[in-house]
Amino acid sequence: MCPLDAVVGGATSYLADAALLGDEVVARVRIDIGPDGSIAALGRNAEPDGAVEHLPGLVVPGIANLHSHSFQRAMAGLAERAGPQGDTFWRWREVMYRFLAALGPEDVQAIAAQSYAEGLLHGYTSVGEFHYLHNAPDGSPYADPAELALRIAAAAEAAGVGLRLLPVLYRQGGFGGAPPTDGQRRFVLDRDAYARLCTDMARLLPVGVAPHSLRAVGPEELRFAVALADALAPATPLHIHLAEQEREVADCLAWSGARPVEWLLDHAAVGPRWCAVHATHLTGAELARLAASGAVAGLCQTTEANLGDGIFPLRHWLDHGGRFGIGTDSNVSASPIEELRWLEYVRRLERRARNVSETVPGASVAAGLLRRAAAGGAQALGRASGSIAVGQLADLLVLDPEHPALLGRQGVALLDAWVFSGNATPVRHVMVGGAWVVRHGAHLRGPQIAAAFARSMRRLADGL
Ligand code: NGQ
Ligand code: ZN
Repeated sequence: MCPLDAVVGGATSYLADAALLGDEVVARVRIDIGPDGSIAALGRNAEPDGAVEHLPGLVVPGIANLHSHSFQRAMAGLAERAGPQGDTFWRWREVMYRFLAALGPEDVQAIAAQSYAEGLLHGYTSVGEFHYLHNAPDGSPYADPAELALRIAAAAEAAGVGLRLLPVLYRQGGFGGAPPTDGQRRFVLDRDAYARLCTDMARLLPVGVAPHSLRAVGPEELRFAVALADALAPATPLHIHLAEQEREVADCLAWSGARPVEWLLDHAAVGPRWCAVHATHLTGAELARLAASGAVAGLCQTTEANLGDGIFPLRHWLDHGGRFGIGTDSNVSASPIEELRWLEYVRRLERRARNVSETVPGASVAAGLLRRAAAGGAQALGRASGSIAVGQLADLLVLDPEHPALLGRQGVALLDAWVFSGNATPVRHVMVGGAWVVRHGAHLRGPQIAAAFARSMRRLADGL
């Protein structure tokens, strides 16, 4: 039997030395997991029992990676040479378009599996794959138009990560219906093909609807996408890139007289099932309205830094009760800790102050960031996860308190040390939906996944 399947199908019980329940680190917690992979019962002050597996360490909720373009994992580092003066996001995007021209279906699968496995090792237990690579390099559909979506599904299955597939609607090259460029022809589907892809994939796995951006999807098509989401299921997640770059804001203003966030709020019933990815450039009024809608801000700090997007006003967002989750986006980092640490650090640098994302004296910044990111990510992916509670899926991480990063710390101080020290991960075991996928710091299918990735990377290097 494959080790990944070892605990699937039978109820299983564990005794954790400690577990994070809400914001509290509780000692000796018994966790009973039902056959559906969700937490069936929790017990405090549990006694050792021969029938339960002992989990030495601190059990914390796994974190959702709410925004990934997994193929970009394979181009990390390829756009880091100085360009002409004023090098920008838009030149990076040209490099990305050229890179993806060489990717075949096997590469898409191998790279995705590698990026998901790397994410699991660091604590991402689920992923929203914002999947826009639909067509063959010449822009024609594959014999099976769902070929690449199925490759993503196969990669998630092999890696054992919880997938929300977000097939992307991409129709135009810019605001006002500019035709797509050659670099964009792998992304473009007509409405019928897009609806078929979403409907077919939704029979196999959880799906969301993702109009790429207001640049790539016009008003009519946005309405169509929302109607399709409604037709798939009432709570179908809707994800969109929004207001990431200042040029995008200027182009949106020139096209419509409104800024992107403002335009979206005026033209769609934005609510809790929406994820506004980036939402970097916001006026105070836009921020207040977007936060009040209950939508999740999809913050991808390391990618936003890498691409020079700008700084999301996190402190104001939190003051307005805004929800957020985190995403690996271009996959320059596979670590939720790096995302959270830099979410906080960027605001410290900006404000010349410390402990910016918490305001309650004495509250743990790390615990707050982890709790919010896990809950916001779970909301954006529509996955019953993000906390350790009865009825939630058992997406769990076991942290090793003997790891040098955590030694000598106890209780919530373990979280402070995890987020704000070191770069070696203390994540020791990882469970997704009740099944172990990482044991003793190793992914159970790591060798096969790494071998396929290496084959693709070597082949792609020949073409660079
Ligand atoms: C993407 N990535 O879809 O991969 C985009 C670049 C675009 C980010 N925005 C392409 N980080 O926005 O047009
Ligand atoms: Zn993106």
